[in-house]
Amino acid sequence: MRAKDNLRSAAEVLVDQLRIHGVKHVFCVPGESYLAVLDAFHDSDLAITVCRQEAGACMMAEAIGKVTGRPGVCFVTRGPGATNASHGIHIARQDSSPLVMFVGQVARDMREREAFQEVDYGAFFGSMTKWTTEISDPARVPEIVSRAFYTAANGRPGPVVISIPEDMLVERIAAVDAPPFALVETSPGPADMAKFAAMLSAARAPIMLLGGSRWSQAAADGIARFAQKYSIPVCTTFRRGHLFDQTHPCYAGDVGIGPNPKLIARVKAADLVIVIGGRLGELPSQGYTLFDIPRPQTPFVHVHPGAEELGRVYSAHLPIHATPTAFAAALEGLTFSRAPAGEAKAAHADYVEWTQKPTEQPGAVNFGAVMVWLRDNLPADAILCNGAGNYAAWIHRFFRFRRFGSHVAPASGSMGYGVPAAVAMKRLYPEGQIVCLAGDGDFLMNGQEFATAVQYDLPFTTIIVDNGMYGTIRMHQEREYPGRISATELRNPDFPAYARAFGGFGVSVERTEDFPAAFKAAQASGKPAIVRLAIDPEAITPVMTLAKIRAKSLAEQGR
Ligand SMILES: Cc1ncc(C[n+]2csc(CCOP(=O)(O)OP(=O)(O)O)c2C)c(N)n1
Ligand SMILES: [Mg+2]
Repeated sequence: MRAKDNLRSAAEVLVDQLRIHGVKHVFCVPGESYLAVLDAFHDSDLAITVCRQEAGACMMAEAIGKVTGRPGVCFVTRGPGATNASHGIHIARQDSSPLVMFVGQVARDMREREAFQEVDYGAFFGSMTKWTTEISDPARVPEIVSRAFYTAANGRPGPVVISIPEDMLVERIAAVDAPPFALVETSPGPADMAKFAAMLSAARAPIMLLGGSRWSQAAADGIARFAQKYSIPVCTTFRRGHLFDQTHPCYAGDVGIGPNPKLIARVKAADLVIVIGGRLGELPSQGYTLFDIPRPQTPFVHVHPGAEELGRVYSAHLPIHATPTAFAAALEGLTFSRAPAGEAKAAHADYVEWTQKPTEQPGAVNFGAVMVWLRDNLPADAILCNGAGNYAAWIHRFFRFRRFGSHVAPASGSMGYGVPAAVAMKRLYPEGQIVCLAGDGDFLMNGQEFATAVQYDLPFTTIIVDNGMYGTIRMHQEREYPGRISATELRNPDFPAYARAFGGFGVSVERTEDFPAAFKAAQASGKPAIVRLAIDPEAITPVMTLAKIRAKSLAEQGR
């Protein structure tokens, strides 16, 4: 409770700073290490979501950062709380998402004795964060929280971890609040844009690859207008399909896992590659095989908001230090000595051909047909959330994202993300249509957050693609060690009964044609829902069966 001495506890000052920096949502698992903050929440208008495991809380905050571009915030306790949460910290790192995590810490006079649950967070989080610090002087709460928001959100965004000793939090102080932090748009200079225009004028087959963070709907629209004007094909990179309207006539496809071979050929044949926002990491670069390192064989423009990322892997012919949003704005009105003209029409035709119809699959439920149904029936602003597993291949291939922020999924390939992300999206957009997609393995990594969905009355539908195995790893096993199944089989619970036990709605689908009615029933229930799809384990990718992969590797191994 706030006292009348005109002083505030450090915890109250901290919560006031969050409000000043525009925070609306906080995700947490409570701990006795930060009771004073929990008490300050009591008097605040922050929307608090109490979670069942810190990884879920941290992923929820990361998802908020991903779609808003402003740091998501979570609070966890020391030791086991912080180590659980590290899963979400790693996602924020690899996905370049702004995140600020507060960790309750042992009292200052016990530091370095390995007191109860004490961890050295600087050492533990190491290179995963942009900054890890501890507030030992309560008077510095406004300064350090302000720096945390600037650091997490600007340049290449990422996670910041702040440990808050419990005795520091209860000290009463006369602190001056910080002003709200600013998002800093780094804009390209006129010389950069002139060089860019000259390179584009000289190109016959330019291509754009979009990725990373610091995007907005305005940026996506700006790139779309520019691409259309000059007929430039645009691809998105792994898990960034929502950066461009995939129904747009310039959309060329997804450069990720299992890409369209024609698209890869097109990227390789391009005479100007324009990478905007992304790092072109291992997955989109097809295992660093698309472009030579350090100097790409093709004229290469790299636009990135983090100065330290330019030249880190690729020594671009034109590195541009700019946010995608500022770069897209600078494209407006750009003039050329010779108007560029790309091959967008052919590229989009290849994309449509590759994704239009579901492939034939063994088993009575064709997940491709389910994705096509969702594509045809969900509104453009529906948000799809998922984690990692082979099932995601069907999402990337058959769904068509149209709006910025409509796909919330980890580029870091982390399992267990879909349910927490869907909880966060439904908290952020109570009227929004949110669909979570999960593998059977994937779902149970953070399936406990289904209870959070029930607790906060968050009606979203989770589609569980149940093939009774850690399918991705089984696929790799069949390729490398054919026929030798090891530690990849799963015996699953009755998922619809799981949903009902938590207070949600559950249904199982055994045939493709039953999916629409089941999905509609889940939506009509008004509850968090699970639609479980019975998938034939043989249907391991949209084009391969396990038997085919095994036979191929046995043949290659001469057995
Ligand atoms: C947190 C985490 N642990 C382990 C992995 C390694 N991994 C990648 S995919 C996968 C299996 C996914 O299984 P499931 O969710 O059932 O999807 P499926 O591949 O069967 O479609 C595993 C274990 C990972 N990516 N993330
Ligand atoms: Mg599975």
